Formats: sequence, structure tokens, C-alpha cells
Amino acid sequence: VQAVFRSNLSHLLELMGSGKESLIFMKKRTKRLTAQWALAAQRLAQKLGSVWRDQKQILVHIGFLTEESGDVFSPRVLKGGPLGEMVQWADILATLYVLGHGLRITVSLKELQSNLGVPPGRGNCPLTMPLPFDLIYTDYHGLQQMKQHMGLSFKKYRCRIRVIDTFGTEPAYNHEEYATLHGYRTNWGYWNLNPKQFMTMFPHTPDNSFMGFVSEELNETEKQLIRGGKASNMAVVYGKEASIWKLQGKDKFLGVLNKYMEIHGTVYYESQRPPEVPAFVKNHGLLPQPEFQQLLRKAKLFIGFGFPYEGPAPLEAIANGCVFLQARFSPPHSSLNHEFFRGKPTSRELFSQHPYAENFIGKPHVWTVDYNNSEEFEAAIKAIMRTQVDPYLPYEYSCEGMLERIHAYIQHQDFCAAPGPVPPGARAPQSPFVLAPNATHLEWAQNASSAPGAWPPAHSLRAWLATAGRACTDACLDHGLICEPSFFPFLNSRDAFQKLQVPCDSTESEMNHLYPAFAQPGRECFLQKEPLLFSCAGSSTKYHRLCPCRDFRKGQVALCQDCL
Ligand code: U2F
Repeated sequence: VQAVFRSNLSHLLELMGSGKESLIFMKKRTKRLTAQWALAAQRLAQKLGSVWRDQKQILVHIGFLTEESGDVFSPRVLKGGPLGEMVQWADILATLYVLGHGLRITVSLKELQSNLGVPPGRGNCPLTMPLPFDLIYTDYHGLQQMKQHMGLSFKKYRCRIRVIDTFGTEPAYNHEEYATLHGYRTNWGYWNLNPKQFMTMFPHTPDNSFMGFVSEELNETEKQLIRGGKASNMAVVYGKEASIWKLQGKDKFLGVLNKYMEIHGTVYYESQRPPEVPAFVKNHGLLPQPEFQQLLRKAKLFIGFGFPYEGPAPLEAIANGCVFLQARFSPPHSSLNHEFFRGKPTSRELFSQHPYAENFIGKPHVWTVDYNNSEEFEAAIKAIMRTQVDPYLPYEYSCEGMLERIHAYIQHQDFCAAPGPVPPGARAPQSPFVLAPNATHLEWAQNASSAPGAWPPAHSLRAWLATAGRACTDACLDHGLICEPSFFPFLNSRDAFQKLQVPCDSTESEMNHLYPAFAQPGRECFLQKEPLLFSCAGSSTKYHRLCPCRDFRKGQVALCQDCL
């Protein structure tokens, strides 16, 4: 069946159910964004033309909202608790619905069981039931519940599951045996899924798929209005919980800021002003989302104190014409040194509160400075007050961008298919590459067949040998490209090393998330033995990694030029 775009979301709102504060928040958001989704659907339909889109049957099981997993989020919706996850789930539901797929939504174990056809009480059902869904979107909590209640079906159908995973899961943490042997074992990882089945909130690492969310887009009239209505000396502090104000050293930089700007906050409070918030700050209390947007429209500056990490609000601020000012982290924060990230299945290092804002947006919209250096901080404030900045929203965070990306995933990503055309390992056939004319990297040979069915299409591959100590994520960025883990199997051969003229004295095949790689001392080449461990992330000064890169569409890093 062909999927047909939908623009009326009232049936979706019914599907979303009711009761919980979290669902109420999500439904309000979806309702408010209806017109934006409809317009985006129209534009995407035009862009895609007559391309066939399969209609899928999709189950969305939001594990963290189930009572069975504790549902700690719902009671905090009106109290300054995290809303980022709810923003994202609301947008995922809207995306799947607008794209025209068949949708079921569950937020309790009972509903999950009845949708899966598992008789209640038959906990660990030994039978494999036919699964009435082509795709299941869930989170780590939901994954655990499915494992417990789907019996053998879980194993059979796990390739249809997509896990919404805010901060991402790196391959080294995902592979159970490897994680256990090498100290990457955490509370969350070790599911042995294809790492691309994990879908993140920001494009943290290309090892996972980038799901994202949306921010409201302004039309020309609204942009005009904002330009006229900005108060050049108004700052809003990022954070809804009083605890962010406990930051050490805050008084110094806040004092500087207060010399130039009127400082506003949206910190939740019960009856009295939270004692952590200084008296010179105008606190509005936690605002409903539309009112928060209005506040951002008037403000010149949105300032982060270092927490929360990687949330939606800075994108909303920038989309509403604010400058986002944030602290540089030195040393970087990660699961090795910060409580918040401890136990999360990633070693990714954050060099600021919002790396996406820093690296994908940057100046004039985003300023990342050392807050301990008063001169640097003060100079930034002065410069920001002098610059005129227009509202900006990266395409991938617009409704159209999200629809486009998820459309491409649904139509092309298939983790149930047999492994790719070139088997990994030393005995892989001749790789279909040639050395590029400037002899720095490999390219897909023009006369090689284009690996039918491969997505992204293999001809967009370019491969480099990275310098020692460089991760493939960074090595590809150095060339203006993005690392593409699904291309690793093409590279994982002696032939690839040979064509790149790497002087291998010996070649070994082992399990290591940094392979394929070359070790200078000993002139040893290493191939990857375990396809699940192919990883863009990770580095060691011992190795020059062999890195598969590809191009990407402007404003849509998840998709290569020919990926649509
Ligand atoms: C992030 O969660 P947060 O909820 O802390 O993320 P925010 O960036 O604060 O934004 C969430 C939404 O809250 C809204 C705002 C954003 O869409 O419009 N909001 C509001 O409705 N009223 C207000 O007064 C202020 C903001 C992240 F998303 C999570 O994944 C992390 O778990 C969490 C911790 O790092 O940070």
C-alpha cells in the first residue's frame, strides 16, 4: 500500500490518549504545530514528486511513560522537570502520522501486550507470534519490557525495533561480549542491535541514526516583527530547575552580565522565590511552551549555565532570533568525569553545554566562551549587544527536514536483510575502489557495479587513513564529510589497505572497535572481525584508523546527496 501524507492531526490526538500530564503536554504541542506540519507535508510531497512510499504498520511504545518503569517524568512536567524527551516523542508521533503510516501508540505494559498479541499473564510466551508491525519505535525501558514479554518473538523481530536514545549508544558499548571484556559495560548498552537502530536527539555520532525533533519556524512577517521588537539588553537564562543556579563561580559572570543586561529566568517555584535565584533576576516561573517562545522573541540573549546538556531550548532561542551564549568545557564533560553521563553507553566528550549549537550553528548565533575568564566573557557580551542577528533554524530541525529524514529511514533502512554484498574479513574480494588522482584517499571505481540495494548508495564513499589518534568522526569532518559506518564492510580488506599504499607487514583480523586500522610501530594492519563493532567513534594514538566518509545534504547531515 502506498502511504499518503496527512494534514489533519485530530485522529492522532485521539490515538495519543489522555490523563497523564506528559501526554497533555505532548498533545498541546502537536495541536499547536498542526499548521506547520501540514505545510511541511505539502512541501515535501512536492519535492519527492511521484516517488513510491510504502505504508508501514508502526507501533510506538513509549517505555519511560509506563507505570511499570516508574514514570518519573510525568509528575515533573509542571515542576521544571525534563521536557526534551516529550518534545521529541510528540514530534516523532507527528512525523510518522503525517507521513501516512498506520500507527498504534502504547504507554502501558497492558496496552503493549494486547497490541503484540501476547495473552496477559503469559509473561514469557515461548511461541513466536506473527508480529503485526513492520516497525516498532521504543526506548531503552520499552526494549527491556519487550524482551521480557515477547518470548522468542523478540529475537526474531528485534531487527524491526528502533530505540529512541537521547545521548546515543556507541558500538563498543552495544556489543555484549566486547563491552564486558573491555570495560564498556553499562546499565543501558549490550543489546547487540545494529548501532543504527539507536536514534538520537542530535546528530551526536553517525554510528547511530539521527532522529531529532522540530522547532517552530517563523514566516517572513513574524521575522520582521521580531526584528522590530527585540530588547537589545534582555537576557533569558536557560534552565527550569533552581539547581542550575548552584553553579560555582556564577556570581562573577552574572555580575558582569547584570552590568549590561536585564536578566530573566523561567525557573519553577512552588510558593516562594527559589533562594538560589538572585534578587536582580526577573523570574517568570515555569512558562507554558508558547509563552516561553514569546519571551524568547523579545530577548537578545539566551545564556546557558552548563546544564541541561543538549536540550531543545537553545535551538528554539536561536530560531526566535536570540544569540545563545554558553560555557566552554575544559576539560570536556563525559561519562568518565560527570555524574549526569555516568553509566550512559557512550564515551563522547562534550566541549560545551550544547556541542550541536557550537559546531553546526556557531557564530553569530552561538558564542562559546570561557566563563572563568571575565575579560573574555565581558567582551562577548559587548560584541553580542552590537551584532544584529536574524532568526535561524537548521533545515534538519524544521518540520520538513524531520519528515524528509524519517521518510528516508523508513523507506531505506533495513536491518533485517542479510549482511551487505561484501563480506567483512581478510578474504573479501577485490574492493571496488581506486586511489583518487591526488593519491590521498580511495574513491568508488567508476566501472565497479554500485552495490545494489546499499543505502546510502556506495558510490558516495570516500576513504582516508586517519592520522594516529584521530577518530573517524573527526577525520571525515576534516575533509568536509561525515563518517558513514555502513560503508565499513567495503573497506575491511587487505585490498583496501594495499590500494591506499599502506605498508602492512602483516594483517590480522580481530575484534576491536577501532579496526580496520594501521599501527605504525610494527607496520601491522588490522581488520575487523565483528561487523557490529564497526564504529566511527573512538581513537587511540596507537592507530591510524581506516575511515569511510560520505557527503551530506546541506542542513541535513543524516542524508547523503543521493540518499533521497
Ligand atoms: C534536556 O531536557 P530539558 O527539558 O531540560 O530541555 P530544555 O532545553 O529545557 O527544553 C525542553 C522544552 O522545555 C520548554 C522548551 C523546550 O522545548 O520550549 N520550556 C517550557 O515549556 N517552559 C519554560 O519555561 C522553559 C522551557 C534534554 F532534552 C533531555 O534529553 C535531557 O535529559 C535533559 C538533561 O540534560 O536536558
